[in-house]
Amino acid sequence: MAKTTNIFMKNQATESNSNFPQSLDKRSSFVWGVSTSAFQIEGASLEEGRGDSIWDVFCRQKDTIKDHSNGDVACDHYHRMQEDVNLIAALKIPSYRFSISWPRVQPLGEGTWNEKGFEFYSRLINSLIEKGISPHVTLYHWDLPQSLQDKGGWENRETVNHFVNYASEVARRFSHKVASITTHNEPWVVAILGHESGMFAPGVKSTKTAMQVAHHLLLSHGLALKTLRQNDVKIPLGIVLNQSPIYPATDSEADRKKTQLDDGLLIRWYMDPLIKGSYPQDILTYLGENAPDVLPGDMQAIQQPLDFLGINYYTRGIACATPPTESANTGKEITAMGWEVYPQGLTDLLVRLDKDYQLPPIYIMENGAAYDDQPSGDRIHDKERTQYIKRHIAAMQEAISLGVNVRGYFVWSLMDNFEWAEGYTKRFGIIFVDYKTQRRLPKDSALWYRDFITSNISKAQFIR
Ligand code: GCO
Repeated sequence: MAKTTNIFMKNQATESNSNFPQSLDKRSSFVWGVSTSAFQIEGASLEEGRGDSIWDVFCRQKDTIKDHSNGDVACDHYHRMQEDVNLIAALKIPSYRFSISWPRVQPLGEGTWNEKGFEFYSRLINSLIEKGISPHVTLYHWDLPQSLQDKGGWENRETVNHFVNYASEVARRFSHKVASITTHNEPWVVAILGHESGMFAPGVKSTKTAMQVAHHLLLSHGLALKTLRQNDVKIPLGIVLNQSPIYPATDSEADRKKTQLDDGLLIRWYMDPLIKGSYPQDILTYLGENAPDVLPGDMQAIQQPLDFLGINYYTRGIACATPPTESANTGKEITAMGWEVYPQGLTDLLVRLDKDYQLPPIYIMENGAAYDDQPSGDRIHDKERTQYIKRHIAAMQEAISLGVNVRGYFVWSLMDNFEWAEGYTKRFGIIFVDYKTQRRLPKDSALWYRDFITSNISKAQFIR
């Protein structure tokens, strides 16, 4: 920590961001933040009563994680929470989005609550507030209690009720203190990568299961919002979707059809029920027998008013009816994930969503990039990440100037962490983590973000 103090003093101020507050609704200012999730940073997987999550179990299976790692220690955030909050404060980042580990606060996903687990989040929230940082809570960032998976997981409709119960308990304890609650982070990932491709926990490979899971995730979101509001929860409630605009590889009819299909499976399958109360007909037809079982009342339950919609944006999608012979990324600017850097996609996505849907206020809840960072003395010159963030903020600004109601932006991620199936091989942080010593070192991108945030916005606050 002592070593990092100096670099916080250096002024790297760059361009001004004064266009943001003025272009937004007068009742609120623009939110600048940074994101993490529980499993990716906390560690302490066996401590103080935490139960196993599906990710703990998935990591123990053979060849699921590139570097054969797991979340047992991760960034040791559970023990270094105060240091991490101090870093957010030193970087002058006004909002912090984190997730609660369900199995830490309810080890079996039903029944007994784990007070020790709640105490940790209570300390975190209090520390953030003490430093003037707004806490934004996500309830589900992929770490289902394994005990619920043993009973069928998200494919089992009972899990919906357990989630609503968990959501109510978290809200009962924390909603008077936190700035917002998100039900789910990226239901597409949970459904498809977790249950169709099997690349993510719980490693199931079935389209039918995946689509049922997607439906239950959406249903649990809607029922949770309804219940929280009945319980008089007053803070903004919403959901976070991963979205990429899809472009056809060529102008051929086959590629254009594939674009429509990919768009339907990634974007409309989630946006339509949330905003319009129905699934897209072309996708239902495409799925046929793999379409989910939907009970009467489900669609109305899903279509709850959203106080905000979170969007996670990293890259665009290219739809190609026949797989290309050479790598689709040839000649493109890519990150260490192999994802194309395409800021224009963020503008296009936001403008399109605004055109097709009656949108609530939008928050970019994740945007960032992995690069192979190398410390050079006490600095990490991650120029490419800084450029990535700058260019995407500019792309978001363009969408705002075109009339889209975007009210916040969060960088993924506060610090390097467990990147799911990639283990610790990919670094997304604006703070470098030396996993051997757990020393944190803000990268140049963190310093740039600090200077950008402080250059013109005095009090960035959430919409309440
Ligand atoms: C995501 C996840 C993050 C990832 C990030 C980079 O929402 O996809 O929230 O957990 O680490 O997106 O892949």
